[in-house]
Amino acid sequence: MSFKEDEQIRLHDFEPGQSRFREEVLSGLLKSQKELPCKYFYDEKGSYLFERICSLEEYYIPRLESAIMEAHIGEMAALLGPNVLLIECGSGNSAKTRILLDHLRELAAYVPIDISREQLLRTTEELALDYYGLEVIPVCADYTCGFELPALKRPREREVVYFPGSTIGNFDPIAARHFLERIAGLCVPGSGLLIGVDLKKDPSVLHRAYNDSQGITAAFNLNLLERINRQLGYNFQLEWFKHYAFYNPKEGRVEMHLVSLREQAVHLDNVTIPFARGESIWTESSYKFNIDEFQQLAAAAGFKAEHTWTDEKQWFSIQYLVNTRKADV
Ligand code: AVJ
Repeated sequence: MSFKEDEQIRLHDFEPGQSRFREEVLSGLLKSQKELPCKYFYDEKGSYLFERICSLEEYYIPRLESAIMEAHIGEMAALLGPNVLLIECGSGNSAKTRILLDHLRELAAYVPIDISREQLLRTTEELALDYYGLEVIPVCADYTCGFELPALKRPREREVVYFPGSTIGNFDPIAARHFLERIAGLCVPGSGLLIGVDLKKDPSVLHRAYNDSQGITAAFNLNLLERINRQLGYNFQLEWFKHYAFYNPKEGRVEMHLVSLREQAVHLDNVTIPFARGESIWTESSYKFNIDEFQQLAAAAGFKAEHTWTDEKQWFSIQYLVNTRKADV
């Protein structure tokens, strides 16, 4: 991984390169249950499709999360306190973050971290125009791996990591704990984590959210194969793979797969990847939690639950947790 710092926009660039993408795709496709990492959904087209998912009636997450933020922002700002360094993992277009940027007092700086460089740069430019005087330091990185926090102009009292959208649900439980431990290690004790966590609910609601009637989620899922064809030179035939998503109650997660509709083979250079009819590539898990389940997971990583906000139906939660561990980086 190389580090390049662009003087003008101060982009801190740890973007995973093409060779890493190639390795992760190939090793996933060689497993007996084929899988692909969901972080690669978000190329230019994937980010656009995800934004369209976020405006769907069936995909309740962004709507409920924004409503919870708006209803409780005063209380949140008071809990987070002044002179915060706000760090966001997977910032995307930073839409929800604006509520925080509008209300936090004497913000020390904002560090958006995202794997999608184009969107990160575009968003940084927009924020610089809209929030004059705010130091915004974009970091292009796969936040599931390592990255360093950039140096800041202004002193800060504490760090707050903002991790909205229930993206934590994309990690399996062990990886989620490791991720939370890494976050705890990044921050001084007393620092916080403001995190959006999707809750367990009627599975038919979940089913609709990941099987929308306009087929946007299906297009989002299939775009991963399109991207792999385009960037890595594979020859997936998109019409012979079908989006398949379902809630697995035993594991407490929505699983997204791409199912092969016939026996076929996909080629890359001298590698042949055979598919049986009905065989799937597992492309994403979205774990759903009960509030106490999530708090136990966070406690194992050193976080103490301070406050939980939910919507009326208790479909979604935003939780503020405080780091009780000593910093080790
Ligand atoms: C942004 C990762 C939280 O898992 O619900 C939306 C992505 N996948 N529809 C999720 C997604 C299918 C989303 N996250």
